[in-house]
Amino acid sequence: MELRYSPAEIEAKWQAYWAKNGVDKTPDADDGAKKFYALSMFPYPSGDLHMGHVRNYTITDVIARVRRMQGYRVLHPMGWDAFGLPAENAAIKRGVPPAEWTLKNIAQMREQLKSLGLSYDWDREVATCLPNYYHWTQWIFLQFFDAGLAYQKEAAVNWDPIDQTVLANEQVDSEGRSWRSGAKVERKLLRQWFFKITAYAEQLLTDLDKLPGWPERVKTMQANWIGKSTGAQVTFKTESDDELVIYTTRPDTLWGATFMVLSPEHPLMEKLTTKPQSKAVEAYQEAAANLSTIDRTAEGREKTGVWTGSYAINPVNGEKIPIWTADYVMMDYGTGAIMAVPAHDQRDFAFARKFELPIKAVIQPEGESLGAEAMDVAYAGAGVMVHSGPLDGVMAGKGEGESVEGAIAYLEKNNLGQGTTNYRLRDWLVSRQRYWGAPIPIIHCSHCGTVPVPTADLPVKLPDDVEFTGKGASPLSKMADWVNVPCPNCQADAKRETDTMDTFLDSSWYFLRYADANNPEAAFTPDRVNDWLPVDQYVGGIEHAILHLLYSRFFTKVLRDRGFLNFDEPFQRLLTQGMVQAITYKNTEGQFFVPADIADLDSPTDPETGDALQVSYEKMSKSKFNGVPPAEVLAKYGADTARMFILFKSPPEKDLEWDDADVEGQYRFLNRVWRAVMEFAQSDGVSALKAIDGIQQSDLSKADKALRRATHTAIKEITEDIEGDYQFNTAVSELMKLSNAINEAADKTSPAFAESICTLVRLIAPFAPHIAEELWSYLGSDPGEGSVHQQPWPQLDPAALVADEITLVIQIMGKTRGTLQVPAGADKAALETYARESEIAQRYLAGKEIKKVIVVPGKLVNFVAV
Ligand code: ANZ
Ligand code: ZN
Repeated sequence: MELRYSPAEIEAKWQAYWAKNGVDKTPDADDGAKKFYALSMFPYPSGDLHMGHVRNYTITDVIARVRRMQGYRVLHPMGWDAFGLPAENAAIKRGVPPAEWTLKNIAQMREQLKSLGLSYDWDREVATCLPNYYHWTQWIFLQFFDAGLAYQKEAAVNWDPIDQTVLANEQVDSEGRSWRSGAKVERKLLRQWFFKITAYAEQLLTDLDKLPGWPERVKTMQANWIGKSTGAQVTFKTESDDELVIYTTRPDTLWGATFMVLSPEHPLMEKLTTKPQSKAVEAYQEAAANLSTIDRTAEGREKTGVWTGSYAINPVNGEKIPIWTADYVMMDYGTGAIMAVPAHDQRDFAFARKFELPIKAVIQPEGESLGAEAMDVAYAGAGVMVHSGPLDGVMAGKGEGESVEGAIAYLEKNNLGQGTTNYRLRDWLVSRQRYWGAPIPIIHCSHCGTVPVPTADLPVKLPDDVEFTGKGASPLSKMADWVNVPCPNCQADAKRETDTMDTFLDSSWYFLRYADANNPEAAFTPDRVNDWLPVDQYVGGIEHAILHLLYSRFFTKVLRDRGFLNFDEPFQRLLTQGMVQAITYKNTEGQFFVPADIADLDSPTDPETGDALQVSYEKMSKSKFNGVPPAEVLAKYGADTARMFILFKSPPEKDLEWDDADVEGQYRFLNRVWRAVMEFAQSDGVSALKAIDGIQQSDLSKADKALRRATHTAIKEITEDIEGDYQFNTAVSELMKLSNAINEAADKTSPAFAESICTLVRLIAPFAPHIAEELWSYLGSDPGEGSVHQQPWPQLDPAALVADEITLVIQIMGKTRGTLQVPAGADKAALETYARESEIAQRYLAGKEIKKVIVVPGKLVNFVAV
């Protein structure tokens, strides 16, 4: 037997053993056991695992392992979000085909994952770029098409002039630059495919209430993204007798509208623009077309706009007010037209001041009188309605309540408008002019229009003999052989859709595929999916709090409505793990320095200028020179230490600061566990393993009782830490406490000692799976039989927790004077007797008369005496 802990040897050995013996296989369904689906967000196969991945997957792995030991049948899969731009960029730069580049990265990362001892069922691995997966992504696209939820429309898109591609709004940074190329994004009109997610806006919002296991923060982000707003649509008549419908959340301020603003793209613009104004208006429209939404709606931006030359009539008071156009009004929200109430809306206020338009207050704050001339900001607070006809004297809040309800009732009664709801959520632009994505399974026929590819002809495979120049339109559109096909409907010459799908589609259903990963006939069978889903625990980064989760929820609801699923929400519980941070060194300009270049890390200075450097913890990243490559840590300490450190250092949802000393500390801890178990395994104490089941609490020595209490306290605390909020950090502390109790035990041959050793090895198994497996194999033929990971989770014996003695506090007049060891079972009367007879009481109560005795069982006795 080897007394030295050598992670390199045992880790590779057990990984091979687990793979060979199918220890991590998903059990067959319907064996009666409860199911548990533990899922990590699958990675993009960049080629290298980083510490953020390691943290994410370790957290999920512990959860999966504990559930298995608790007797659940566990699904714990892994796969690859494998389509996307980087593969294409690599093809352009280095001439490697995207498929080859991607598959090589996958192979590399799969090995890295395996070296971490993660208990995945690799038989269920999926890669979204393979035809056996995207076949079904295409099938799902056709489901959406069939349901009327996939449609095409011309849309102004964000155009990246460098990557020559369309970007989603969230791929454009706050300065209007592409998140990848950094190019200034332009606007361009293209015919695009959309998914009608807006049809599910209300459900996506209200069903957030069905997710008590999600962080509040994530639910708030989703709710804000959906952006429900309630208000009214009001119809204004123009002088030309056209109807101009506006959306407002403040119909109660209608009497304060002093002008109207149309989005430059509004369909009535042409009609309402008068001859003298047409040049200015057209120039303005052109300029607006080149600005992104982000530019147009940026807070505090200098307002621009042009008068159309026309007027509208305010329907509630007959006032004639001018119609303007301005780019701060967006065509794709509400009705694309607003009534401007400068006294009470800040954007309108800024606009009115700039163009010298009238301002009319209709809400007076209590005890004040707003004068238009004196105002320097809009008043958005509460007050009393004035100059507002039927609403005069009504209290106005900040946008809800009596005044708003009164205004809507008035509008509806007089046929001037009605209450409505609006969502900020927009339909999802799903098409990309790129090669490395799932082809959209549509054929365009000049006779039949858009024709879905028959499902029997799926998958529409990506051709692999593609040339990448990095210039011009999508490579697919240049492949004549691929593009030109007969129409499935009329056989006439037709053309394939050359756009591919947004990769967010691939990741919106992968969690369903895992339930039936190798099904060649269907995306999944409903039985399997309904058995395994919803996911019991989803773990991933907060950066996916909005889009990925929203799209996955949307897919789930659509597939449910198509009859394929019987649940409403895909992810029952969600854990967003914190970032992995490490120390950085930077100068005042924000330039980062390589630690190896710094002479003295305790007082770091710029090696060239000698100026002192700032030290801070920041997210690990190559550009900050603070990344710690997982492979380095594994080579030095092994996977078990890396896992223990990550779990111990911070609670999973909090940021984690990398610290070499703490890594070292966990390594030493594992060494202590190793030694304790090995010494035991080589001692006579081993024979006591067989006597664990026969332990009688009442027969134990005082020392054995104490050790047993430590053992079962560890079981209780660790189980609670894991079943509650996944407080792995305190669970590891409990493991350390138990290990200390073991090291301090005087009698290392008793059954209670054997029990503590067996328990420690099983409790540590989910955290440090390799060392636990190795140690388990030395624990004799009976308890050490089979894999430790297939053992039952240690059972709590509540009797073992009961203490023999407690510490009783003695107080005189509420003041603590000392403590006393007394039997734990003592009742109130007995406690009082112990206290009275104690030396402390004798001393402090000498010569006094006891008026009252207060006994708090299990805690204290207080004497009131004078
Ligand atoms: C008059 C008014 C008075 C408004 C007031 C606000 C305060 P949310 O809450 O986000 O739904 N609005 C309506 N459509 C718009 C569009 N297409 N582009 C830009 N702004 C638009 O915001 C709704 C409010 O934003 C609406 O209510 C409208 O201004 C403006 F004291 O109408 B309000
Ligand atoms: Zn046709």
